[in-house]
Amino acid sequence: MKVQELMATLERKHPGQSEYLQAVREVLTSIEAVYNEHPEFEALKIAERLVEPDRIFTFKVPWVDDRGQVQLNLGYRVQFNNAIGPYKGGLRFHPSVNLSILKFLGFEQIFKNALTTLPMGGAKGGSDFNPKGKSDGEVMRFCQAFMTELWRYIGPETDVPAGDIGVGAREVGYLYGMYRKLARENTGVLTGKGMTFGGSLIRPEATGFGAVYFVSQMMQQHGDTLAGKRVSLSGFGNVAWGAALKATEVGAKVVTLSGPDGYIYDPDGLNAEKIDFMLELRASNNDIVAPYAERFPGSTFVAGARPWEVAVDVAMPCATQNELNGEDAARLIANGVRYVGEVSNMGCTPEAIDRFIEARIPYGPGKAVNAGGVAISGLEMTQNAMKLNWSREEVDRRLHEIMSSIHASCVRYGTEADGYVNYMKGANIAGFMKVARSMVEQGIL
Ligand code: 2IT
Repeated sequence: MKVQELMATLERKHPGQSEYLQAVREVLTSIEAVYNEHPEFEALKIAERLVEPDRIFTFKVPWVDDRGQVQLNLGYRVQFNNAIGPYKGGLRFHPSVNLSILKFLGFEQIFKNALTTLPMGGAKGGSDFNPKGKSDGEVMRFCQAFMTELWRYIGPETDVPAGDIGVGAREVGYLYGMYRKLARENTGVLTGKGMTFGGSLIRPEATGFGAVYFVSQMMQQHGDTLAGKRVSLSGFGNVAWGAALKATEVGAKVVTLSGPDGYIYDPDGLNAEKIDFMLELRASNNDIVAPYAERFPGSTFVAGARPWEVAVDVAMPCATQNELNGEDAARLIANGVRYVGEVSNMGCTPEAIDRFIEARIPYGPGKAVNAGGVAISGLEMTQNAMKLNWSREEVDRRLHEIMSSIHASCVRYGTEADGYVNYMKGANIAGFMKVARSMVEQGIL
């Protein structure tokens, strides 16, 4: 396999799908050398088969808003690869959603899910619907209309959706309700469900908790610890919230968070009261952060900027793809950053990653760092299949084990000659090898 040739073909076939092409290029570049040591991969065209989704469903979603007006959105499900388990991955509701973004997310999900050690394939879906500013009734009607189309393509052993940006407990509840009504079965086909109908404890916090466990392991690997360190987070959705809770609990000082309006710098660090304030702000269907600075003197709001200009020990992007670019990385490095844990999917641009790796700064890629979310989704599936619920302690213990196992895989496959752990390379190779072996053994499909 030659990355340049394969990429040239993909660019011709899928012009303009920049996020998808970016995600594929990163993985192929990481695995090229290992891949070419395995003639059976080349003979079976594993790379060519892996980079194209198995199938994509697109559908229209008409619904009626509170004023009685008909609204129309687009819905998608990308079923990317199910070699090691049922298709699994979130649904994103955001105005930016398009096929390029869902294909990049579905592709990343294959390797992430493989890393969790659980049997889950890769998928992603969503809509260009924007839940921000919509009433509960509007969100419910949209979710019901969306599921009216999607339900035929999913099932507990075929494809198990969950949340992502814009899809939280409320949306999963409405989506699951409609699925249950149409399919007439309670098989728990979505994950991230409420606790009264099959949800798992710790699922809401899992992505952020897992990310902090992973970053702690990265630091431990380098004889270091999170306690007392300054950490910058971006965003303040479900993921950043979980990360802020756990990082604060282990004694780190979380000094930033952000929204579409700008970022907050709080030199004293977040605490329980401040986190609760942000939760209330978010519950009012708002993702702006400026009111934090009015409420907590000593903190400042910086309009229209991202938190990467603040000097920290650990940077953890938690918002969305390509939110940290080459210039941001250079700034972080100049300001003394020592670890980067990417929590958002593809949060760093290729230029940013290159800079971190060149500077020999341990950089954990999203597919490893944020895998705790889908891992607990996998445990939710297990609990649903067994028709029982595990305790908080049990789920948290398993989350710890899974994150440690992912960290160990990254070290095993990513340690370079000078001892630097290239976590991106390690995660990509470890995830790829599992899926590739399973494809080889199951024949040409
Ligand atoms: O990006 C992700 O891993 C998720 N949005 C969670 C997917 C899942 O199925 O829990």
